[in-house]
Parts: sequence; C-alpha cells; structure tokens
Amino acid sequence: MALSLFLLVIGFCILNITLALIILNKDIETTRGMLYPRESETREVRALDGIWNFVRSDEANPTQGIRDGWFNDDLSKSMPTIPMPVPASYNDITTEQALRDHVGTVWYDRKFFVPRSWGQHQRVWLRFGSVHYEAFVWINGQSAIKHEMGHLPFETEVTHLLKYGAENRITVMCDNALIQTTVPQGKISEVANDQGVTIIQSYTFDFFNYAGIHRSVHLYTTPKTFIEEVEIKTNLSEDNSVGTVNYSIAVNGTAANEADNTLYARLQLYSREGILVANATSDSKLLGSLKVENVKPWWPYLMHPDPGYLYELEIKLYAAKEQLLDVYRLSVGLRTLSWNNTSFLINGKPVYFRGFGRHEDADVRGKGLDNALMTRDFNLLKWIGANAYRTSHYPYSEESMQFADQHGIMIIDECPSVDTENFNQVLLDKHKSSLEQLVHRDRNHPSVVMWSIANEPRTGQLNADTYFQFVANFTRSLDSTRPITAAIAVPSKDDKAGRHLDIISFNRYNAWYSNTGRLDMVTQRVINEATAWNYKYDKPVIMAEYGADTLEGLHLQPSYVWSEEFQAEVFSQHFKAFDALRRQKWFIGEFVWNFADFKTAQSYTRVGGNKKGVFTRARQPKAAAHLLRQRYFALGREMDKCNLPSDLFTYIADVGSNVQHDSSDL
Ligand code: BDP
Repeated sequence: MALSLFLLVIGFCILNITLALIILNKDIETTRGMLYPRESETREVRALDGIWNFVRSDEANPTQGIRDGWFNDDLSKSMPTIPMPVPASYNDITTEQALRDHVGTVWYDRKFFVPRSWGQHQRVWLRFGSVHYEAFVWINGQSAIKHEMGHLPFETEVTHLLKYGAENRITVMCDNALIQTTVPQGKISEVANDQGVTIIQSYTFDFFNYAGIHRSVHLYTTPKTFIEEVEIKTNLSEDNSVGTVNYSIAVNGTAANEADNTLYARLQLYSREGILVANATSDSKLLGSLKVENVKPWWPYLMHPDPGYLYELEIKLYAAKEQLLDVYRLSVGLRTLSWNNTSFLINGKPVYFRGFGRHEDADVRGKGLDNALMTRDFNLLKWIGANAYRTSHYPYSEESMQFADQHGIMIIDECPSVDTENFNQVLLDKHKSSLEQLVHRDRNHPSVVMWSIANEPRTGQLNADTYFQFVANFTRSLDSTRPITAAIAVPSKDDKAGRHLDIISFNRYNAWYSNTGRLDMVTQRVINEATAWNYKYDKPVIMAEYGADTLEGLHLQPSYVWSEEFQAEVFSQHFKAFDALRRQKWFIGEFVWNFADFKTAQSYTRVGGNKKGVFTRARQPKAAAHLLRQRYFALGREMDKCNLPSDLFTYIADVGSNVQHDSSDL
C-alpha cells in the first residue's frame, strides 16, 4: 500500500515536471497603430510632459489606491503628493532611500486642458513613449488603458473620455515589480529586517531597475478616418543606382469600412534638399511602390562620405472625389541588407561593426528621456568613430532611433529579455509580445539592422532549444528582412539556442571575471571562443561584450585592475584577437561593454555602479576612449577609406628625422 502511494506521488511529480516543460507556440495579441506622433495639416500633437503630482504607495499595501479609488479625484485629496518630473525615473529624484528602492506601485496625476476645437470632427489619442514596468491609466476617473512591458510605447483613443474646452485629469499607476513571468524576470521576497519584515526585489541583471514614466506622454489628434499603419520596405538595384520604396498602409475609421467609399493614398518622396524625386498613387488596397532614380542610399557612418541619408515620404489619404482625409510624413532611408554564413552586407558591401553595448542611464533622471544627454551621446559616438550599438538590454527611445537614422549609426535592436531562465508558457508569450511590439515600433528605421531576441539567456537549460526556436521563428515571421541574433554567455558547447539565430553574438570578460588581471590570458582565448562558435554553427560571429571596470582617475603602473591603464590594456589585448579573427571572414564585429558607466543594484562588486564605461556617467572620456578612437578610425580607414579627424594623433616631438604621427602610424 505504502509502495503504491509512493509510486503515485512519484508519477504525479513527473507529470507536473513534464507539464512545466511543455511550452506551446501560441498566437499572441498584436499591436496596432502607434505611429510616432507628428503634426501635419490634419493632426495636432501636445506633450503632457512637465511636473506631475506623485504618491508612493505603502509597499505592504500596493493595491490600496485601487481599492480606495485614488483615480476618482485629485491624488492630493487621497494622499500627500510630491512633485515628480515626467519624463524621468522617480528613483533618484528625492533624497529618500525608500523611494529609490521602492517595490510595487506609485501614482502620478496632473491636469490639462483640451481645446474646444478638438471635440469636433476628429479623434484624440493618448500615447506613452514608455512606462516601466506596468501602467494603469485613467482619464477623468475612467479607465483608459493598461499596459505591461517597459521601454515600449502604448496608446489608446480617449475621444470619449475627454472634456472639451475644459480641464481634464490623467492618473497613472505604475508598478515596478518583476517576477518570474515578467520580461525581464525578477523575484520578490519578504525578508526579516530590524523592524519586522520588508519586501525585497531581486534580479540577476546588472542595471538598476529604474521605474516611472520614462518617456514623453502625448495627446494627439487624427481625423475620423486616418492613416493608422505604415510599413516600408526598401530595395536597391544591384549597382545601387535605382531604389524602390515598397509601402503598405492601413487605415482606421468609419470611411474605411464603407464599401462604396474607395480610399486611396498619394505618396510623394522628397530628397533631403526638398526636391520631389518620386510619386505614386496607391490602389484601393493602399499598397504599392515608388521608384527612385539616381538614389542616394542610406549608409552607415564612415562607410560613405554622406551617411544617414534620409528622404521624406509624404502620405496623403484621400476619399472619393479628391477629399483629403489625412496627412502623415515619415523619414525613409533606402538600403538593402543581406547575410550568409560568412558575412553581413549593407547595400552589397560587407559590414564590420565597431560599436558599443549601452544603457539608457544618467544621474538623477535614471532612464528618463533626456534630449541633451542623447545629443551628447551621439556626438561622442561620432567622435570615437563607432558605427553601431546594441540597445542592451531593452528598446531605447524612439527619439534615439530617429537620431541613429540621421547619423548613420547601425542598431542591433534588443528586446527586454535579459538573463532569461526558468522558461515557461507565460514568459514565452510575453517575450514574443515584447518582440512584436518592438518590431512594430522600429521596422521602418533604416538604422535597425538586426533584432536581438535576448541577452545572456540561460541557453544551456533543457527547454531553451524549443523556447528560442519559437521566439526566433516568431521574430522572423514579423520581419524577414533583418537577421536575428542574441548575446550569449554560456559556453558554446552547452548552448542550445544558436542554431535558431542568423548571427551569433557572444559576451565574455577575459582578464576580468575570468583570470582577473591576466592580460596574457585574453587574446588566444578570444580567438578560440569565437572560432568555437563559428565551428559549431557555421554562422557569422560578433563579440558583443568585453571590458573591464575602470575607476576614472585611478592610475596604476604597471596596470592593475580598476585602473585606467588596465582598461586600455585589456582593450588592446582584445584588438589583437579581433585583428587575427578579421582575417577569417566570418568575424564581423566588436562591441565594447560599455559606452558609459551606469547604475546597478547595490553590490560589493560595484563601486557606485558598473564602471566599464569608456565614458564616465557624466559623459567624459576615460583614457581608453582615446585608444578606442584611434582603433575605430583605423578600421574605418582600412575598410571604408574614411577620412581621419585632424586631432586623432597628438603632436609629440620634432626629433629631426621628420617624425610625423598620422595615418601612416595605423
Ligand atoms: C554581462 C551582462 C551585462 C553586465 C556585464 C558586466 O550582459 O549586462 O553589465 O556582464 O558584468 O554579463 O559588466
């Protein structure tokens, strides 16, 4: 009897484990609309950025605000409020440790006027650039939208919720809690402290879980029937002289549903100089293409004297009898991408990536959109001669994607999956949703040249194979024009995901996490590991992360970990490996970790955060930045014949023999 009970229990356990391992490739809800808000003859845009009112909920009672209906009236009537800037992370705005480390819900509200004119013959939309991690939004006390997933936009129509020619209130509840079924994952636990118990949010990823309304909040109007979706795909003739812009437009609105009302679009493509270079009238399916003779292709920075060339596409939506309904304009870069098992090409030319892993991170504002910082960062990228970065480890702002288009910086666009483990059905569905939202948002950016479906997932685990097969194939089904990668850190022999990718990226910290301080144990190991990845999968390989924490101003000779000298020497040892690997055609890029120092959770391995930046958190160069600059321009010179900046080499001495330091030193 005891034995049969034992067997029954064992059987039950096995069944449970098997069920937990089964993951299905389910359909997920897809997003609509979400074109970046732009003014036009038919649209108005208004930002709700500024100072909002803010309340931190009691951690032990996170749903109190919902139960007590804080959204029904001004927040200040329910709780004392403090001022809070939008956009910004809330964590570092005050001096309170309780707010910096808060786990759970916080509340925001503000008032705004809507002009009387907006109430007539049009529709009004509310759009958030991003709220981390989950958002619940009310307008005048009525539920407007809920959204889960940081770093991605969401919007809803609010025409029916607004008061026109009157004051309105918007209330937002934001929840930063990360659990095993959020993307990224985290754990919440109750731990004893000196007063009783406290709630702790833990996570394995290495950046601070900043939260709040991180990007702009917009109200915008559209006509009743309007352009809801635009998808652009471009092509070039073999000699890059003729371009094609294939477009597909989707319309939302009553006119779109009236059978006898034939809608069509007129498209005009303008050069950067404002000259009309192509036009077309669509059929009633709102699909078609434009042909551009003598096209100026979109090229990456330093690969061409005129990088980041963008045309402006003007789309006018008409109803029968030439009735103009809506106008929307967007930038278009014409380029082709192609890849095989040894290379990645843009406009038919092989690309070698020289770039960075980055973070959206700054003192005080955390992950809040900051135009001054973003502009400085692009100036630094160009100063240092980089041609690419990965949006490690989540989607970056739409404004930065527009900048990348304009400056010719190639983007490996990463979804928010980081350190993913314990693969399960809910996680898979949300992971796919994050990619759907990302591809939908970014598919028209010429700068986006690759999708990264995860950073350092635990791809040695049993069901990583099926899980990543589903995620990679799903991403391919959304966009077959770009290759798929993931930054992997498990040893290549254990990995089960690489076979589902098009390009293999790997992260490794030789002389830092392994063989700390040993500069003589870098070069050959990098060569061996890259070669092992290529051998296993026969695909192009990128080193997506390498580096060393470096305390600005710490100088030690001979070099010693954490010093500026050590960072420069670690880089140099990697450069030797990269140059050996470059002779193998399949090695296609090097990405330093990290562009700038950034904040992390508290840990005895982090001095005020992760210090692997080539730039400080205040965006000033460390010694290694100058070294990296010379290398990145040297690579640009060798591969793309770019010009060198006149200050790349500093005059040292006239020693009589006419010693000059210039490009011949490279
Ligand atoms: C890598 C992670 C990155 C970390 C880096 C580090 O991908 O997010 O910041 O290590 O430890 O494993 O510096």
